[in-house]
Amino acid sequence: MAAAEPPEQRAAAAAARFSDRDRDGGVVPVLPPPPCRQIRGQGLSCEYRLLFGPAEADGVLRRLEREVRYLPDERTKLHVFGKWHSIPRRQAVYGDPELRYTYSGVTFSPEPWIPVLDHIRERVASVTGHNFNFVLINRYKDGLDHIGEHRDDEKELVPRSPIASVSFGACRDFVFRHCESRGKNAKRHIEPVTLQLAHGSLLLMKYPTNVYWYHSLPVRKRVLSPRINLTFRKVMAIDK
Ligand SMILES: O=C(O)CCC(=O)C(=O)O
Ligand SMILES: [Mn+2]
Repeated sequence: MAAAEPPEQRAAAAAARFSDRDRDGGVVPVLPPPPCRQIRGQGLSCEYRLLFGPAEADGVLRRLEREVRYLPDERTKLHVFGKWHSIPRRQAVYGDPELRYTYSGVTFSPEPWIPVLDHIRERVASVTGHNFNFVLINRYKDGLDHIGEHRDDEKELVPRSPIASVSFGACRDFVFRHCESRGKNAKRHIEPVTLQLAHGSLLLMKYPTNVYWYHSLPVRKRVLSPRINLTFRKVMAIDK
């Protein structure tokens, strides 16, 4: 029988399997991808995983709270049935400089990337294999802040590209509802799918999820602490 491998040798072999060289030739660990849960339904195709451990997620949340600059309330008001309404959350947009993005009828020019957002964006890319050029950030001060049912189907999005939704802070319910199963005159009965999006988590929404399923973050009165959500998107540069 072969002698058991000493633990240091085992650790070194494992590190070599998951390591790479940085720009100066030093060895940097490349982490094995964290385990992921598949969320599937009729036209629903998502992956959910923890992207940051609790201590790292705490640090990222603190940096987001210090460094993200939110748009003033007047810039994010929505025009519904002839009246302007403040949205029940704060919003910020960051991304590559040439991009423009229209969300709920309002066009945004992104702020340039900042290091904490690059850090999250790089982690998302290393785990998903996708590079994103734009992020919409929503800050919910407590469980009264929310977002209503909608699909992420803006015309500026690269067709069939996934959306990577990263959450920090309070764990909140996130509800998917099939487009044919909404309202009193629903054509079909398809059960909604509710997920709990935890601190440091990544929900990757893949095509065709946003064609068939609406999503929302409902009010949860018992939630007393803030949550920050970042949806990384691939936006097309539109020639003017
Ligand atoms: O906060 C969330 O989890 C969802 C945000 C969202 O749906 C959006 O920004 O389009
Ligand atoms: Mn959305």
